[in-house]
Amino acid sequence: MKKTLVIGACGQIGTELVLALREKFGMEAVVAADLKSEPNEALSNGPYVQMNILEKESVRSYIIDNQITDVYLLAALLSATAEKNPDFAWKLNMEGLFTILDLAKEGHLKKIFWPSSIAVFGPTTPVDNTPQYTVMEPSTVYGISKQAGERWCEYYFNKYNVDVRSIRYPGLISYTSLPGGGTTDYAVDIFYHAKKSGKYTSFLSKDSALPMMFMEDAIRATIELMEAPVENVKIRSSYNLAGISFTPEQLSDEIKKNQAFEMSYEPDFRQAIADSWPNSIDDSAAQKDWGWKQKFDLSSMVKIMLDEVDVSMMA
Ligand code: NAD
Ligand code: AKB
Repeated sequence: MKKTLVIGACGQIGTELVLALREKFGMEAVVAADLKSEPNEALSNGPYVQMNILEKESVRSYIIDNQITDVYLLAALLSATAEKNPDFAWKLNMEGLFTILDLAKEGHLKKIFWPSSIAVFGPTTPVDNTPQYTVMEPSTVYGISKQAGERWCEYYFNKYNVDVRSIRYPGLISYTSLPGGGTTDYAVDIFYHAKKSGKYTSFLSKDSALPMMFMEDAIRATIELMEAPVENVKIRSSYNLAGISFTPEQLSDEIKKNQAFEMSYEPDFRQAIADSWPNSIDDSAAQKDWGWKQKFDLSSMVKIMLDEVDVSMMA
């Protein structure tokens, strides 16, 4: 019987992923796990366990004793936070992955999902319509950890037949829980400020184009990839997903179509990270291999975000 564990479940992706998996496979079949002692409210409708992915032996015991079959490993430090603590970012982003890959290698797990990022690309990568296979020289500790992780996932698949699947997510935009310290977070923060005060100061410059994606599309992509027949999953490093590419100025213009809004720009250290990432992504491999098709565009995403964000969640 399939029993799923989502590690890092209280974060931006995990909260919505757990809800979607519980809807599909049933409440009791999906356990949420996070460092936090209590789940956030959205996750309190099903099983929850406090877990530190860095405590290898207790993670191993939990997975073996509870006959977990599938793991989604989401716990990580994101790009901006990782730059402030590179040693710990490397430790957290890599050690947990080995713990889970080794459990699958030993036959304790059937399937793993591990997220990569557009951060695997770097300043020498072609920036427009970035191909699936291209130059990858990431310049952030986060990007280096994601690229190394991709290499290890592919290695464990080739060498030990571990069924590990991965997506290079673009910046994700959602309203259920707040983002956790990335370079693309401006594209979420902006909606809270637009709704609260009609003003926002972007920490990226007005012409910094980046690939982004509405969370509903990202969750659907994740579940579609995990449910795809094994023979359709031809890439075991990580799949490009295109999402929607726009600049802060284009996002601001789209918000202005819906309400009065003023945007200003004060780029900080995150600008250099954004400058090293692609403007847009080619996801033809995901389309071809497992039938990926995106649903949301900039205009539909902006309308939903302005309707749904709850300003009482602002820090
Ligand atoms: P997040 O920061 O919102 O959530 C991470 C969660 O992991 C948090 O709830 C945190 O408490 C938990 N966590 C941290 N350390 C832990 C530990 N030691 N043990 C257990 N749990 C721990 O992150 P997210 O945005 O949900 O991202 C999830 C994954 O997706 C990450 O690997 C990230 O790199 C990747 N990703 C995210 C985006 C995005 O835009 N959100 C884009 C590309 C890739
Ligand atoms: C970040 O900005 O760090 C993340 C990502 C694109 O991986 N949102």
